[in-house]
Amino acid sequence: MQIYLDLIRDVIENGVDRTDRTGVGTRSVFGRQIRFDLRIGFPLLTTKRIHTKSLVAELLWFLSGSTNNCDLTTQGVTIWNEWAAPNGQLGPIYGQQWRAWQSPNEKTLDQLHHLIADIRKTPDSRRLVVSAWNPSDLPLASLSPQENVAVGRMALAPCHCLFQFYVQAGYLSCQLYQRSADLFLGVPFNIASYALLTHLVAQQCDLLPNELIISFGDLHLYQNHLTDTIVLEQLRRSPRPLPQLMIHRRPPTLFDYTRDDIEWVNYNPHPPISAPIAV
Ligand code: DHF
Ligand code: TMP
Repeated sequence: MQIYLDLIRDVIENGVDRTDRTGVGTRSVFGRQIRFDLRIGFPLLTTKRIHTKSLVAELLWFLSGSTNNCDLTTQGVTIWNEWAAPNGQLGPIYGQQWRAWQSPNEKTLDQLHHLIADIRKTPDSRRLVVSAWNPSDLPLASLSPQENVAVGRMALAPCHCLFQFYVQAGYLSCQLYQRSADLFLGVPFNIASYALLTHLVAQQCDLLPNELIISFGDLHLYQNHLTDTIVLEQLRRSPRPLPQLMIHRRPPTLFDYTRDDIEWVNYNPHPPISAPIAV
C-alpha cells in the first residue's frame, strides 16, 4: 500500500487548490491510475485501521440492490447518513443501477446478473462492463441531497461510476473508473471494496483474482484533511504486511453472501485516524 502514500504525496506536490461543491475546498489532480496485484495480498490500508464492518456491509448492500440507508443503520453502519432522506432513502444510487437499471420498455435490467452470465459464457468479451452512471437520474446541482431524493433523483452522483472485468488464463482483473475521489476518506474504502468485489465475482465464475486497476478523474485531498493530525500523520506511518481475505463459503449466487462469509486474517494496521467528511 506504499502506492497509496505515494498518491497522497503526488496530490500534495502537484495538486492545485480549488473550490468544490461542498464549499470545503480541495487540492486536486486530474487523471491518475493505480494497480494492485490481488495475488500477493489484499489491498486493505495498513497505515490506518479501516472499518471493515462498514466496508463489507456497504458492498453487500449494493449487491442486494438496496438504496435505503436503514438497511445499513440497522447494522450500526453510518457512512451514508449525511446524504439520506429522513425515511432513509438515497434515491437511485449504486444498488438500483447495478441491479435494476430502468430500461425504456418499463422493465429493469440486472447488470450484475448479466455480468456473471457473460463472464462464464464469453470470458473473452470486451463488454464486461457495469455502469452506475445513469444521466437521467443524476442529482440537480441546485438541490440538496435530501431534496434530490424527494424528486426521485440520486442523493449523490456516482463516484465509482463504471467498472470492467477482463479474463485471461483463468484469472480475473477489474478496472474501475472513479470520476471523483476523496483520497483520505473515500479511496481506501473504494480500493478495498472493488478488491472484495473482484474476489467474489471470481469465486462465482471459477476464476482467480488477478489485478485491480483504478483510474481516477478528479483525485483530491480536502483542505480540512491537510493537517498535521490527519494527512501528515498518515504520511509518517510505514506500511505493514497486507492481510489475506478469507471467503468461508461459496454461496449459490453473487447475491447470497453474508457478512460472516467474509473475514480478513493478519490485519495489523496502525490506529484509526478520524477526519471530517465534506457534505
Ligand atoms: N463524500 C465525501 N466527501 N467523501 C467520501 O469519501 C464519501 N463517501 C461516501 C459518500 N459521500 C462521500 C460513501 N463512502 C466514509 C467512508 C466511505 C464512505 C462514506 C463515509 C467514512 O466516514 N469513513 C470513516 C468512518 C468509517 C466508519 O464509520 O465506519 C473513516 O474513518 O474511514
Ligand atoms: P462530488 O459528487 O461533488 O464529486 O462529491 C463526491 C465526493 O465524495 C468527492 O469528494 C468524492 C467522494 N467519494 C469518494 O471518494 N468515494 C465514494 O465512494 C463516494 C460515494 C464519494
